[in-house]
Amino acid sequence: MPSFRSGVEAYIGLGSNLDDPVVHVNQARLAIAAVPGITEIGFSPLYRSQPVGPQDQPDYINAVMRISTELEPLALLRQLQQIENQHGRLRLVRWGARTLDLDVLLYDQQIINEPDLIVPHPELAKRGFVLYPLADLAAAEMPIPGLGTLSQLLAACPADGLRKITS
Ligand code: PH2
Ligand code: MG
Ligand code: MG
Repeated sequence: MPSFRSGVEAYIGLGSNLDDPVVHVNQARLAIAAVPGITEIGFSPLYRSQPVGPQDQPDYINAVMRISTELEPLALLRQLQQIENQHGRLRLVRWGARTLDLDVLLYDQQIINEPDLIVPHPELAKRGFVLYPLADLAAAEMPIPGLGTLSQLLAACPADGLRKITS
């Protein structure tokens, strides 16, 4: 019997570079999957990446999670912010070090321009630490609304300093 799945697909970017980043990312994955109205569909390998932005901060651990969700975009964002806060996230420096960063990368092929939420994530096309884990989960031909296909974005984005962590 085919399984029934309601809701839309979305992709969440996870990042951490303080305390024990691998633990933060793995715990965040569990916390996201535990939110009512969210079902995990896939989780990329973890990647170690050099910091984009200020260089006087540790390397990041990054990953991407594919979910099905019944939550509207802003409700999803609020849930992710709650999880960030539970991980001691402080918003101090733009692009500075953080215990946990959870970004809505894509939401059901929608283009969203709200004061609190821009989707696709505005930096997505420039960031190897987002595009490469995304490619572990999604078809190369997946359209990124307004930007082209995933494979087109990958071709224009070097994987500089990005290393898959074997576990
Ligand atoms: N997040 C930032 C700033 N710079 N660099 C890497 N490598 N990975 C990140 O997740 C990251 C970053 C702010 O969101
Ligand atoms: Mg971010
Ligand atoms: Mg963020």
